[in-house]
Order: sequence, then structure tokens, then C-alpha cells
Amino acid sequence: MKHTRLLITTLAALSLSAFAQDADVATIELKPHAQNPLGYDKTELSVKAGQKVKLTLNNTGSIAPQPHNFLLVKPGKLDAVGALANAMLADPQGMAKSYIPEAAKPDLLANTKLVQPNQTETIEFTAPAEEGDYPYLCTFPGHWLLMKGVMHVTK
Ligand SMILES: [Cu+2]
Repeated sequence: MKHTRLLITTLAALSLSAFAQDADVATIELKPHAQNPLGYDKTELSVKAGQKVKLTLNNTGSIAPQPHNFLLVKPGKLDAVGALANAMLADPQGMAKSYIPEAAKPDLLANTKLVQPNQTETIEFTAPAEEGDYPYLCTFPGHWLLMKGVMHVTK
């Protein structure tokens, strides 16, 4: 009897601590937009500065399946990274590089690899410490003009 109670107490404590940890994590799922195959289903995300973020790019449910990725970049860098991404169309190694431009890496805060249709990838990262609006985009050539959004980082 005593042992049973101890076990229950321990389990309750374990699940409580797991919950406390999860509450600190921003869990985000991004998918292709159901009607617009060249858009994310969410164009705005909100996280707290310095928060742990668990982001899943779930590439399912599109009416026109194609590969996509997710890149979070520094404020103001959307157009520059997008232009570099489109230029990768001419790179025979583009697909192998997940269409992540080498020259964009200093502006890159987090990213998935290229996720094929019906695949998912989950990444974990720490949200920027600075408040601001951080653009995200898909750098598969031609996608970024429509496939983009903003992650609002707040205190
Ligand atoms: Cu895309």
C-alpha cells in the first residue's frame, strides 16, 4: 500500500515536471497552405525572446505537392536571402544543398532542410534574444515571394 502511494506520487511529480518544461516551449507546426501550394498555412508566428522553439515543417495536405523548407532570417534580410535563393536555380548542387544559399548563412537563425512531399522535419532552436519581426521563407527557387511569413519575437 505504502509502495503504491509512493509510486503514484512519483509518477505525478514526473508528469508535472514534464508539463512545466513543455509550457516553456513554443510548439509550432507549419504546413503548406491547403489552397495555395506556394504559401505556408501560417504567415505570422509569435514567440517570446529567448524561448525554446520546437518547429515542425509538415509537408502534407497540399493540392500540388512539392518540396519546401523553412529558413528564419535576421530582420530586414528577407529580400536579400530570397534573391540568393532564386539564383540557386542555376546551381546543379542546389537540391543537395536544400536550396540554402551559402552567402545567406550569416543571416540565418534557424532552418530545416528541404522537406519532400509527405515528409516532416522538426527542428529545435532558441528564439532570438532581441525583440523584433523576423522573416521566414521557403528558399526552393521561386517560392519565397509567396511562401513567407513573420515571426514576432516579443518580451
Ligand atoms: Cu516552398
